[in-house]
Amino acid sequence: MAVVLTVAFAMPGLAIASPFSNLKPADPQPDAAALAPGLAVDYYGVLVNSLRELEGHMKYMEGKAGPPLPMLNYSVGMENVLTSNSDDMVGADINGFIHMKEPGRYVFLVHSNDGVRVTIGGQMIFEDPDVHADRFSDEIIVEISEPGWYPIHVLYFEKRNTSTLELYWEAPGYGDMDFVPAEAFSHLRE
Ligand SMILES: [Ca+2]
Repeated sequence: MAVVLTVAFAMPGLAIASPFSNLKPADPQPDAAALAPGLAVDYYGVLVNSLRELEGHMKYMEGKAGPPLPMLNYSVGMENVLTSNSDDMVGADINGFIHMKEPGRYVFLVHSNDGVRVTIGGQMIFEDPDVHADRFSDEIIVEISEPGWYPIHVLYFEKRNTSTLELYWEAPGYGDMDFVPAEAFSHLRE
């Protein structure tokens, strides 16, 4: 305990983010022929204040499949939310795979308005579950030893006014922090 305190006092103000290192790749890896570009999305027309409320509705509502999301790079002001036909009151259940082509350290940033939860390889790496204005996550550090396709699940909702859903990374083989590119997303063909 004394050692821990010493370290904490020695680095005042330094936020120590512990990396997520238990992400599980898809097993088996999806066959390339079974994959389509982008992430699949099901929409729910609901007025909610939290992901928890959205999940409550999802227990008895059918989602409506929308056009796949090529990337998560939506900062659209008052326009329609993601690929839905609505500019407000949208819940989105987003599923597919993200390709991490090299082992190593990935740094993610999530930008959201309103609530969002990001789960990769079965591990929740970020949640900001309530109504909020555009807000960035802290840096989210992921370490993997096994390259390949990892399942990704993003649960998201937009209540009203402006909406944003963006996912950035700084990844081995990709250079500086930027949107996770379209080539790194896929979903199973229907
Ligand atoms: Ca909003």
